[in-house]
Amino acid sequence: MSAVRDPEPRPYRAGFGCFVGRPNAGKSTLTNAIVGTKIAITSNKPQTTRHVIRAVLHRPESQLVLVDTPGLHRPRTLLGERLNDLVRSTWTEVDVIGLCIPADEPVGRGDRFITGELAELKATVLAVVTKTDLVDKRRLAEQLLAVSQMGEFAEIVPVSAVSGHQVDTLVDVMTKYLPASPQLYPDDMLTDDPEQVMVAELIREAALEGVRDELPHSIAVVVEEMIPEGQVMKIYADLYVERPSQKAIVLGHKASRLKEVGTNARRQIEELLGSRVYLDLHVRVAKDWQRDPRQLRKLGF
Ligand SMILES: Nc1nc2c(ncn2[C@@H]2O[C@H](COP(=O)(O)OP(=O)(O)OP(=O)(O)O)[C@@H](O)[C@H]2O)c(=O)[nH]1
Ligand SMILES: [Mg+2]
Repeated sequence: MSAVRDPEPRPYRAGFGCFVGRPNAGKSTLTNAIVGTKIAITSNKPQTTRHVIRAVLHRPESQLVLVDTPGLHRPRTLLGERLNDLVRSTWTEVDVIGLCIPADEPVGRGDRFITGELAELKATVLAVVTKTDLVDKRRLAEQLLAVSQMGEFAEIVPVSAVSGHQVDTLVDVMTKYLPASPQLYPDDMLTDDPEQVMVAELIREAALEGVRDELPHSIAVVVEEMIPEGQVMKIYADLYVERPSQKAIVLGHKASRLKEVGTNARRQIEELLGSRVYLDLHVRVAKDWQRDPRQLRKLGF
């Protein structure tokens, strides 16, 4: 057997890709599935992601930097406007964009609107039909057709972040549209998110579990201090809500809910940091912070 030599070795490719789409489309779950590590928090509540997260996928011949952004939506608060601005500014900085449309929900006005906006950009635009594990073959075929009729996409890729179906294919497709470029991030770097931000996010994810209505949107978390003490990391964090009535809900009867949130978050943080954690969690009211520019700045937006 003789080895076949590649006459022209393929160039190393590196660049940025991002997922966009309405809230809850599965963007963050897909980002985590692609890099194989939990970098972005996820939940079944819309508008979970609130900042731009970069996750780096290293391969021998390429580096794909995935930028996970908040879901694009009709803003009702100053926070909402800020989040949409973040999304749109990301679009101008990436090489390839995956518009995520869930397989189990009809294509809607919002998807069409985003498709129109994406057409103006220089980036290659793909359609990604997410959550394929939730539908049967016939429904999936119908959805692929509906998506293809919505606009011009370089490719349409169905994928399931939960079953892993087609995740590698999606990476191959995205990589194809990256420019030839030297490596952008060091080999061992998975994200450029500061640890403190990731810890705050894990606390917020735990706090989102089981709350309803407007409360998920009203929750913000700030990690004030992380102090290593021997084998233990001591973490002091504040959980903000917008009204005293919400504080009561988050605390629960005799602070039982907060305790549960703390325990769940601590487990996740210990996994992230690889050390034992002591978590000191306080609930505070920052009145209507989503609409108040000064409070927003304080909370990091
Ligand atoms: N069955 C199934 N559920 C999924 C899949 N991907 C995401 N989900 C679920 O869909 C919900 C939303 O997922 P996220 O990844 O948080 O969605 P997102 O698009 O990042 O949402 P925002 O940050 O709010 O814009 C979560 O409950 C996920 O578990 C999938 O491939 N299959
Ligand atoms: Mg998200």
